[in-house]
Amino acid sequence: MAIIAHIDLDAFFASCEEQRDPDAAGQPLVVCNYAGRDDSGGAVTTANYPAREHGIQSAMPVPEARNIAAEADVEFVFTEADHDFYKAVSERVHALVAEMADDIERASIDEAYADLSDRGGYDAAEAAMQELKDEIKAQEGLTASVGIGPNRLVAKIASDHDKPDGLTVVPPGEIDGFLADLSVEELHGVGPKTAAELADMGVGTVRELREVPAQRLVRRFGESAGMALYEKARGEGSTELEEDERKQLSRITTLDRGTRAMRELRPVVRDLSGEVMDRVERRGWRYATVTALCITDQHDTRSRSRTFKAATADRERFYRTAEELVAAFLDEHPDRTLRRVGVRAAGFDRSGQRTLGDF
Ligand code: TTP
Ligand code: MG
Repeated sequence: MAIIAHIDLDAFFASCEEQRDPDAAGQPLVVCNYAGRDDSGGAVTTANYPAREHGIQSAMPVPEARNIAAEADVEFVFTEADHDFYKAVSERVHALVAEMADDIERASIDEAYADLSDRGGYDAAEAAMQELKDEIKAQEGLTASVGIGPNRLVAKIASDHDKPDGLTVVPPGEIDGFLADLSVEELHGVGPKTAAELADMGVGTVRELREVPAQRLVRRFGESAGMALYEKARGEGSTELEEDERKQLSRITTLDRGTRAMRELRPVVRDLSGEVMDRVERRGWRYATVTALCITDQHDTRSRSRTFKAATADRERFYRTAEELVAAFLDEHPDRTLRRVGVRAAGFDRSGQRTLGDF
């Protein structure tokens, strides 16, 4: 059974600006794409949550947002979007997501899907996503909202359910209850036009949508859109993530406590190595490069790598190399303890690659 997560950063551009200018945090903040010669035209890209309370939202014309701000009894900050800055933050966050999951799909600058099926259950998937949220907060100062469910549709709706800083888990047995009271517009992919037509049919909530027979939806919306509505109402959706050309496979974990004792680190490195090797094997690949990722108590990430002359599938060799690399790092840094540790395989020989159908 698939377990899919959807991760979406909260008020992304605005949160980036708050990181850069802590004085702005807490104040209503509006990030704009200005048009023309001055900053009176253009559109709002996003606003932080305090500004949203006043009704400011994405895509609103700047003059309208300025009017709202002028009439409010608090001071607003307006700032121009700095897309290069957001892109750099986005890259780093997507890299953190990639460390947590096998298969990921970048859905936009601030959202990603992750396949957590191999975690073996919803509790483990939830723990992994809490760890990811904590890490995004620690590294970038940003909050993310995460939804977990059996497919993309449910995960996406769940991530939106408890924004900001949410973590909503909807296992298969809870889908019906979770969706029932939502308005049809909250079903991802149902736009205002479809919602208006449904309202015409007396359908406002997902519960009401479920009562409409498939044939009636097909008659009204056509075969494909009608069936899509029928399935969405029941929380059915795809589990496929867009193929991502992996150049490396890694897994990192947070240690129970900071340590530099190999006696404690060895079993952790062995477990992580086993997980990464499972993933390499599943794809039918061989690896040439082993990397140990050492994140110290001072939050800096150091990596040490070794590359073999020929790619190999040897699990034991991967583990032993990773362990040696961690030990070597600690030898070189006698004053550091590790807070997180990880391993990474790279330099893949894909000649034995299995096709998708073999998975
Ligand atoms: P969203 O994830 O839709 O919005 P958000 O992250 O600002 O807020 P939320 O907490 O609801 O997720 O979009 C991500 C970024 O994309 C957003 O910060 C700014 C940009 N964006 C635009 O430039 N124009 C738009 O119309 C929208 C919707 C987003
Ligand atoms: Mg967002």
